[in-house]
Amino acid sequence: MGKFSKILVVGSAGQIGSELTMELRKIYGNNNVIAGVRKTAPSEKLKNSGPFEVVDAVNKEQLIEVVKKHNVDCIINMAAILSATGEADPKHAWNVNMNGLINILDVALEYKMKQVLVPSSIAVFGPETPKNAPQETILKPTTMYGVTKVSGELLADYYVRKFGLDVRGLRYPGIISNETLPGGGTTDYAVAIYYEAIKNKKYTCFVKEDTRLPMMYMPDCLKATCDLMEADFTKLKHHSDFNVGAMSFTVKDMADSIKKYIPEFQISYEPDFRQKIADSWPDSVDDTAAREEWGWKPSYNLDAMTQDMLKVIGEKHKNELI
Ligand code: AKB
Repeated sequence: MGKFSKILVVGSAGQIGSELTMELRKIYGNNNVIAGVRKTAPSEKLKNSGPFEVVDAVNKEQLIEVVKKHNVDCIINMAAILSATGEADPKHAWNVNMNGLINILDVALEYKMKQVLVPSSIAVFGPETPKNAPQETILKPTTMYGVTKVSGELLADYYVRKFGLDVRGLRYPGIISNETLPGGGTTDYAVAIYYEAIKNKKYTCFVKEDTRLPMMYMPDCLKATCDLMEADFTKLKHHSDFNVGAMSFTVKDMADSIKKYIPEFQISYEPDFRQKIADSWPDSVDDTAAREEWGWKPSYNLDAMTQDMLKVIGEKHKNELI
């Protein structure tokens, strides 16, 4: 049993939200973790294992209603418009990412939440950031998603300083998973490559073969998130902007790793507008602060992840679930 009695996960239908909700239900009890969904219906697994509510963080009244109904004492905001989609409609990205966030922070203050978790991303970095991104560095992103993530970190830290609200967040790298597909991100290729390897034995990638980005497998992402939530607030020097590293590899490294298990796998490249976004991000991050302040330590490397991804997606394919 953890330190919260009712947790609301806003954005529960998404790539991280769906698995994080299930993980938190294991820790805090099924009935104590509310799956908040906006438009996308929750999966059967989410629906059948605990409460769910329609909640759009941009709609403050709706958010308050859900918080009051369930006596929520912790909100996790997993709803966001990601880097690629954000470029198609930057104002929509600002609205969802910033107005949703400030509503959550205000409601958390008003209803005396014990904690708010607001994820950030490697998208806070930009071309001027050193390629192994330090914790404290130049934050001049070139995407609207990145602009909202830098603003979000500053806003969240402001609520910590000004109001004493317990807000925490991590700069997620590209997250690779096999449960819910990511949507609208630049790092989505690192998930698609595994599905295509299983289904068609080939993949055409939208970034070049030497594109190198920081990545993390979902079990590590869940662990990082839950560990940060449980960390002692008084020991934290940082709050909403922890770098968390796990792996750093190129697309070619991924293809080579897949070929160890599927020798006939073929990869080709047709870079599009997402190449420029990927090029503006660092190769890896220095996560010393996360390691020192709350004991962060990843478990998976590329080959261990590839093996697991191919196994799980292979099973799904056999049962015609993809
Ligand atoms: C994206 O590619 O936009 C996201 C992210 C790195 O935050 N996956």
